[in-house]
Amino acid sequence: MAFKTLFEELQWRGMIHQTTHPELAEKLHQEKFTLYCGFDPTSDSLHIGSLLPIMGLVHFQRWGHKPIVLVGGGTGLIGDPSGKKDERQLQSKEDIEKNAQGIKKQLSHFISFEGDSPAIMVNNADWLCELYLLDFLRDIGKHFSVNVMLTKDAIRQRLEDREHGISYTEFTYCLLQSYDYLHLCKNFDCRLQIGGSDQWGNIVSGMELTRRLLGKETYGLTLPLVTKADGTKFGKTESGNIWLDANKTTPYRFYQFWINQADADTPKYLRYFTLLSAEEIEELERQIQTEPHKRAGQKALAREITRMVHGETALQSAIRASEAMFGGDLHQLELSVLEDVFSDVPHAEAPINYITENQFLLDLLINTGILESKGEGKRLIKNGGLYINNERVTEDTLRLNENYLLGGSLLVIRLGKKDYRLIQFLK
Ligand code: 485
Repeated sequence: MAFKTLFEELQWRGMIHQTTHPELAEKLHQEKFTLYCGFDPTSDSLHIGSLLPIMGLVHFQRWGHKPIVLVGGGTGLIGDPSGKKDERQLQSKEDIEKNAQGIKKQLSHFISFEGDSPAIMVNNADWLCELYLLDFLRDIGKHFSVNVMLTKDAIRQRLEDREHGISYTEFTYCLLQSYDYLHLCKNFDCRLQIGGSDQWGNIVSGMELTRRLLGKETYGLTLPLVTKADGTKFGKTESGNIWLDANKTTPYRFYQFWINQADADTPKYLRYFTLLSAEEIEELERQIQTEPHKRAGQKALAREITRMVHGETALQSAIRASEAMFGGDLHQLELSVLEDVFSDVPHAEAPINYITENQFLLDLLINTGILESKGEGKRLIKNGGLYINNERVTEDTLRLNENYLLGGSLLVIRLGKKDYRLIQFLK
């Protein structure tokens, strides 16, 4: 099934939550749009919560529309109250500026800034920081009814919750985002804004302002909130957000996050987050149904997204690292990857003399507390249940030497099928 229109594809992928006009589908088919999506630089990296709107922009661009990626260097100084229970802590101008540089770089991996219908990137600090308060209140503020603003979800929730409330600063946020839409419509003929479902109120306010001041009709489209079948929050793990920055979430952890998705969620995520064709995805969906133990869907999901976010080399290294946990070759892995893969495994430390003086493996394992006695070690070896760096130990008289060292300082011990221990040698 090749799709006839962008809208048909977005619908099949489940990526449309709401649109402001029923005729938007037809309009997008007839003309090429300039559209935008905004990202506030509240941290120095995007996390996978932003991935769906990014994929939205990617699809629009593939169908020949022109994306504007807006980095909120100005709005980030204020903080969007949409969907937030608490007033935010203001961040320093330096931090917002630094964060903006970081997320700009990330966004440019996904969207093409050359070729046909090249995207452009803008920073709303360029126009918001120049505004004069009195002009803004007279020219823009007059078009906003406080009465209407008080009925919008983002504000209403904070008014009902008197304990948390909302400051005048955050209350103004919607006017700034609306001003952006006006600015982009005026200067780039931008006529569509997309965002997550929490952005509905801001998008509609901007359309209204643009209609009043420019007499132009603009559109809005929101994408759904990504949910999980078991009701827990998508994109969070015990250790926090899944970031797109390799320094905050390593490619191996990132890959593992996707590999571990439930069967019930994987079809949806394949549609949302990969550019695989409908045929390929439907085939994977069949495989999830008929042979779930093979995890073909999860593997494809993890492969496609990790490649898109971190590139082919990092993907291959993440796959090798994942295989290491299932008995793969450990000598191929770099020290940093080994440390990452085995970071959850119990660690022991030992002096390097065990290696330089060719001591017995069994002595090392007893002295590090991994084994209780020589007898236990001998039994384990006899039953084929002791591994050093994923290779089975066959002699209970095995002596160590430096060829066993991984990354120059580590030894990976496995007891039985899955019980891993890491020994780190200190010089
Ligand atoms: O003109 C604009 C200025 C800023 C923004 C949008 C248009 C950012 C927007 N107010 C916002 O807060 N977005 C969130 C962010 O930046 O983290 C998230 C939304 C999410 C999705 C994503 O950005 O919560 O729904 O739109 C891209």
